[in-house]
Amino acid sequence: MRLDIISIFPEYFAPLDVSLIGKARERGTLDVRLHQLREWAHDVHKTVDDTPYGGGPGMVMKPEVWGEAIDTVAEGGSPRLIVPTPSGRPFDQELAQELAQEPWLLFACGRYEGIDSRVMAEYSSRMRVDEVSIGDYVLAGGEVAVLVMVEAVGRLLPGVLGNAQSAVDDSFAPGSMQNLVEGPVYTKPPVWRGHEVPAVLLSGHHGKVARWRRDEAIRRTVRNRPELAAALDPETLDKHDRKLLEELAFRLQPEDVAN
Ligand code: JA5
Repeated sequence: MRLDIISIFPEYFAPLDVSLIGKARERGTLDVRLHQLREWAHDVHKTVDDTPYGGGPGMVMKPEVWGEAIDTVAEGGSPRLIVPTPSGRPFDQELAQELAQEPWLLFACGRYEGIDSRVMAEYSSRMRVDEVSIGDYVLAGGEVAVLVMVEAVGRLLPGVLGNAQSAVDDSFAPGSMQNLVEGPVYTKPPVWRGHEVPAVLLSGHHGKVARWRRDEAIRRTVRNRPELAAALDPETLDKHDRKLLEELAFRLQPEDVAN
C-alpha cells in the first residue's frame, strides 16, 4: 500500500519509523511518503493560512496551496483522500478494514480552523474523499488523528502482524466476541504484590475459562460501554448471559426475554 501524508509538521510522523509500521516499511509492504505542505506555498513567508470569510476566530488553510500539493502528490493516479476533522464520519474498525483494501491513501492534515472546504469539493469529482473523525474531542490539527488511522489500517495489511490471528480476535473485529469489549488479561507471576490471577485461568478447564472470559467481557461492556450492551443482539445471548445481565441490573427489552 502507498500512503502519502501532507502536513506542515511532517516531524509528527517520526513514530512511523518504528515498531510494526516501521518494519512493514522496511519490508516494502507499506510505502509511506511524507510531504511538507509549505513546499507548495510560493510567498516569502510560505503562508498556508488566511482569515476566514464571514469572520470568526482563527485562520483557515488556503485552497491554492492545498490544490498544488494534492495535484502533485496524486499525479498520475487516484488515491483515496482522507481528511481528519472532528466533523467527519466516525473512524471505526469497519472503516479501517475498508481502507486496508485500498492500494493508495492520501492523508491531508489540517491545522488552525481547518482546510478551505472547496478543496474537498474540488477533489470529490476526481477521487474518493472522506472527512473522518477519530472521536468527539478537539485536537490542534489532523496529524495525531492520521497516526491513529495509519496504525489501525497498517496492522491489518497482509503480513504486518506477527500472529495472523491477532487481527481477527480484537474487540470490534468481525469474528471476535461480537459487540462485547475484551475482558482482563493476565500473565506470570500468579501472585503480584498480593494480587492473584483468577484461579479459573490456572485450572486448565477450557470450558470454564471460556465462560469466565465471556462473563468478564459482558461485565466490562455494561460498565464501560452501556450503549454497546443496549445494542446486544439477543440471538447472540445464552441463558447464562441473560442471567448475568439481569444481575448487573441491565434491563433487556421484553421481547428479548421470551423463551
Ligand atoms: C482536529 C485543524 O476526531 C478528532 C479530531 C480532531 C481534529 C481532527 S480529527 N482534525 C483536526 C484538524 O484541526 O484538522
